[in-house]
Amino acid sequence: MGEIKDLAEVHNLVSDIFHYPKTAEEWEKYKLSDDQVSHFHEYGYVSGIKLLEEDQIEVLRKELAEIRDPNHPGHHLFYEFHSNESEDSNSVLFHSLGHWRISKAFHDVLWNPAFVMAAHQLLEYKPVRFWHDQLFSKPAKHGGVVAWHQDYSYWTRTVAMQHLTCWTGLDDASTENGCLHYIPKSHLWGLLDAPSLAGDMNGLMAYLTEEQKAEFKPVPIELKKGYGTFHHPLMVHGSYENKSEISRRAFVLNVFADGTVSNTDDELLKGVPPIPKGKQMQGKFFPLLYKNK
Ligand SMILES: O=C(O)CCC(=O)C(=O)O
Repeated sequence: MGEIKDLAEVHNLVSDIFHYPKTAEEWEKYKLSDDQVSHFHEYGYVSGIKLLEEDQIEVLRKELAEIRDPNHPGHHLFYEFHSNESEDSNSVLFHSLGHWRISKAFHDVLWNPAFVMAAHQLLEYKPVRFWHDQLFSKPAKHGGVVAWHQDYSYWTRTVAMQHLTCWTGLDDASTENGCLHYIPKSHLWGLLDAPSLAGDMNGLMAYLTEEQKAEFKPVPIELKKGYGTFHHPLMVHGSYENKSEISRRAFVLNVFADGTVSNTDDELLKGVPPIPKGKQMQGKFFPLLYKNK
C-alpha cells in the first residue's frame, strides 16, 4: 500500500457498497416505524434494526483486519488507537476512533441510508451531523469488558446534548460473547460521572443513588451480525467479557443534531483543529450526513 488519502476530505460515498437513495420513495423503505421511534423515547433505545447485508459485512470485516495493523499506512489518521484498552491484564479490548478517515468501507457506513434515516428520525427529525466513529472488538476466549457508562459523560465538550449512538455487530452478538447490555429508562437519570471505560465493570455504581441501584436491571441486546441498536446519550450501557469461542467485533457511529456547538477551545479529537467555544461543530471532520429533504 502506498500513500493514503485522508477520506475526511470526501463527504459522500467513495465505494460501491451502498446505494444512496435519490427519491423520497426510495428513502421510505429505510424508515423506522412509529412504534420503534416511541420505544426509543420511552426506554432510551431501539434495537434489532437491519443496517447491513452479508456482502457489506464481509467488506467491513476485511478492512477491519487491515486497519488493525499498527503498520497500516493510514495509521496516523486515527484519533485514538488502543490495541488493548482493557485494564485487566488477562483480557483484550481493541478500541479505536477515526477509522472513517482510513477505510473506504468504514467511511461509507456513515452514509448508509438505513443508518442516516433512523438517526434523523430519532434526533427528532433534525439534520444529522457526524461526531466520531468507534470500533470495539473482543477476541474469542479472552475479550474484555466495557464498563457501565453513559456516552455523554465523555462528550460534555460539545453542547447541547442532542447526540445519538448506533452500535452495529460484525459478528452475531450474544450474552456468551459479550453483547451490549442496557439499563432501560436510565436515560432519564440525568448526567452521571464518567468511569474508566475499560476498567472495573461496576465503577459507575459509586455514582448511583440507592433508587437507581434498585432499578439497575441489565437487558442483553442480542443481535445477529449486520443488525444495529440505537441509544440515547444518557443511556447506561456496558458489556461483559467474551469467554466464548466466537469473536465479537462491532462498530459504533456517534452523531449529533446539526447546530451542536463546541464547549471548549481545546482540541476536540486528536489531530483535529480546535473549534472555538460556542462555535458550531462543522467542517471537514464533522460532515452533515442527512439534511431534511
Ligand atoms: O461494544 C461495546 O461493548 C460497547 C459499546 C459502547 O460503549 C457504545 O456503543 O457506546
